[in-house]
Amino acid sequence: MQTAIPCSVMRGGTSKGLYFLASDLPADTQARDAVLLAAMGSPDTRQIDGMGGAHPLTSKVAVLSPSQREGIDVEYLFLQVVVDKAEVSDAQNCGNILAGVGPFAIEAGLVSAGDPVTDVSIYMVNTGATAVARVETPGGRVKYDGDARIDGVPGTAAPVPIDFRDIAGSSCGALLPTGNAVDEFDGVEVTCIDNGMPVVVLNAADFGLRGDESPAELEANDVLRQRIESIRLQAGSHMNLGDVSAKTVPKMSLVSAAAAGGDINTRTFIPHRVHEAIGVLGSVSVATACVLPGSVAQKVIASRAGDGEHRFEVEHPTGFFTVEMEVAGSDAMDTLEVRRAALLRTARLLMRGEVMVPASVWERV
Ligand code: NQM
Repeated sequence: MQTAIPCSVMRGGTSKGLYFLASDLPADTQARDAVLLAAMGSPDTRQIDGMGGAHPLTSKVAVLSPSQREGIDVEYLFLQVVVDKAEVSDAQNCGNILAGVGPFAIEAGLVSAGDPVTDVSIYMVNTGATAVARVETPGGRVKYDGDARIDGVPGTAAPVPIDFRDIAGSSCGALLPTGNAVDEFDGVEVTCIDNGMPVVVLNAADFGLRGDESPAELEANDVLRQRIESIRLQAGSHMNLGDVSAKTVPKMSLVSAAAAGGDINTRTFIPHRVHEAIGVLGSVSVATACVLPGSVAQKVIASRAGDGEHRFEVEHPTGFFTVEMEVAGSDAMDTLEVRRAALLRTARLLMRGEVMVPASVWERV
């Protein structure tokens, strides 16, 4: 016997996941997590008995509910279902899966569509920050096709521009959670920063890397992985994240000089696999490090941007990620403020229906 749970599968940016209404899942966290593990087929490196795609970027869940908050349409809880462990984590946010939240909220009837666009204001439960996503809805229906192209996704689709508010210190309590622009762990200089996502910025050259290695090459380098993890565990506790050994944050971004006409080049451990691109909020944190006086990122960028509106082109293994930011107080570390961060994603509804979980899992709920 199996239990059927209403669910949609969506691509959000360069990630893919299951989208649920909170009212369709158990209210109890442990019971909910058991259902999500079964739905994804975790723990199993291939996730063969579930919907997961055997990679952290395709083992993600969005849980949506209506919001009672002033000026907010919908609440979005992001859950990372760990591929090879029986773990579900709410310790991070996900800006890619966020791109599918507006369309799903409209499709699910949580938000009524305007014409020709609908602005969906989203409270991000994981971090308490808000985002506004603009969804194309000509004639009151979500439009998925269009001309927008994002690197890491083949073809084009309708644009979903997203504006972020109040994301500094989202998980760590401060933009610079250690109070410094640079810290040293295991003799390596790093910048610990949280502008939407806790990220440790490292200079690829300090690890004997060029910076343009492929994710597979980096993942195959055991010595590198151990060095990065050792720094991550130390940085995590200094970033007010506690013991991060079983957490998916902080992310570890190796930076180097731009190689393809962008502003900075990145390779990001998320934290044990290497991202095929870069996370949305992860790239906002890296771009912010680029305007932080004295940061590790500033040492590799060609020219330092000051106050005002900027477009940062963050290079990653499959192209560029463009972040628009309005910066103030960039002369000093303690006055730096990112007033606005905006970026472009696309999303697509891939399937809607019911995900089946063994009745034995649901009966334990
Ligand atoms: O940083 C992957 C992704 C992400 C997170 C990760 C993300 C973000 O690309 O906002 O989008 O860093 O685990 O989906």
